Amino acid sequence: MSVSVRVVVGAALLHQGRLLAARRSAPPELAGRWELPGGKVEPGETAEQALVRELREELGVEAEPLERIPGQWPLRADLVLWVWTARLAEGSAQPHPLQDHDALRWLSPAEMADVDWLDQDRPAVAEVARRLTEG
Ligand code: 9L3
Ligand code: MG
Repeated sequence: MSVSVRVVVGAALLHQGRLLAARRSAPPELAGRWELPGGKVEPGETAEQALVRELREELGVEAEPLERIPGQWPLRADLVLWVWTARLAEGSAQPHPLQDHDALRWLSPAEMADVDWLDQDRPAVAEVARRLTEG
């Protein structure tokens, strides 16, 4: 069987020892859940380029991809989530409801479990929390 699986990049955006969590406002079945912001890699883009573009579009910030968190997490039959850590390079993240977010939180390692993460984001969030805690 050969189906084309598209990659969704999620950004573990880091700033001053905290991780950005974004609350989805859409689609209805995901609204209110928290995610690592990002979206689908477009044809002709690398995953890192998509990450930079998505964070610019969704949050109005400039980010620098750092490293991929090992693993990949199926979202649907045709979508898989890859996660990179990224550094906030410029700007102040703001949620844009038209870009599917209605709240943001910068979480310290102790606060990582305080939000209701999307199921598929949880392993990567746990790994980022471990890295932040262990330095
Ligand atoms: N998704 C899951 N976790 C994430 C991201 C960025 C996305 N960290 C899921 C939600 C949608 C699909 O992937 O079902 C496409 O994401 P988007 O393009 O709506 O952000
Ligand atoms: Mg998105």
